[in-house]
Amino acid sequence: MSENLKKTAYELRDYTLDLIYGAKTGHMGGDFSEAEIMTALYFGVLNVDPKNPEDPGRDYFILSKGHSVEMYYAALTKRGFLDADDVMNRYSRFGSPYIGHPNNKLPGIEMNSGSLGHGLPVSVGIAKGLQMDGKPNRVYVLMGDGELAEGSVWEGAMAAAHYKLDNLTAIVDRNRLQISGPTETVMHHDDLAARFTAFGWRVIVTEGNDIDALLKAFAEAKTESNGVPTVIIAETTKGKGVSFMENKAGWHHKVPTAEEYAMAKKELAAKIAELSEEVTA
Ligand SMILES: Cc1ncc(C[n+]2csc(CCOP(=O)(O)OP(=O)(O)O)c2C)c(N)n1
Ligand SMILES: [Mg+2]
Repeated sequence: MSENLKKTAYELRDYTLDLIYGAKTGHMGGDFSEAEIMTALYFGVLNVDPKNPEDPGRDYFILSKGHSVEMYYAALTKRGFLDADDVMNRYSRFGSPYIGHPNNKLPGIEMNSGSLGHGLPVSVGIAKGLQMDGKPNRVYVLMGDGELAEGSVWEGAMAAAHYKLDNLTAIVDRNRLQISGPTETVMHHDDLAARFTAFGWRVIVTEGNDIDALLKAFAEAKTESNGVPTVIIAETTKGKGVSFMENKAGWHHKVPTAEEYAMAKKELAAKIAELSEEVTA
């Protein structure tokens, strides 16, 4: 793909920052950590068509960590599912369909999410249905690492292996922080790869803020696994892309002040300019 996806990820961050600053609500940290994952999915992996969002041949994507919906809106607008200005003007305003968690009445959004722990079980159901119908569509679900403390995730993991759902790829945004602090102290997952392996999954561990590494991981996830579902553990940085937001639990759900907004805009603009030069060089 000729488009500079590294730059796209930063443009999506810039749009997301404006969304959150404009509406004075949102989840900056988790949005920014998933920017490259969402970019890789929407511009390099998913077989989806904004002109025909309900195409029966489409791949399914579910954002199980539904609180980071602002980056989802950014990807869906850039990919042509939603109107960028309309989302910008109405996100989280009274009566708007662009609510603070995914709304499946919007084109391109398959499932209402936000209550953590449900995306994988629903994805298992979709993948099982496609398998029963002998369909080639693939199912992708993005979860947070804090989200993995939900028991329903592991029921889903068990069922995916039991039903041999090799059409299912789960991605974990492994930023090591959740709402109130490090996953290490809230509910640790230090043996995460071994846990998924024990549940009967193929595990791919990759850099999660690196587009090339992600595209390679997604390509590998598509290779034949003889009935074994695949999880990509994407090692990310929460708040990635704005220096003072990186690795700070407080930025999970914080709105920047005018000064912080200006600093963040400046940092993102510098990065976008740097990546633009990389393309033309
Ligand atoms: C069932 C449920 N319990 C609690 C919450 C409140 N909550 C919202 S986000 C969040 C932390 C999620 O952390 P993580 O999954 O690591 O997401 P990320 O770091 O990518 O933002 C929590 C506990 C919720 N949305 N759903
Ligand atoms: Mg997390």
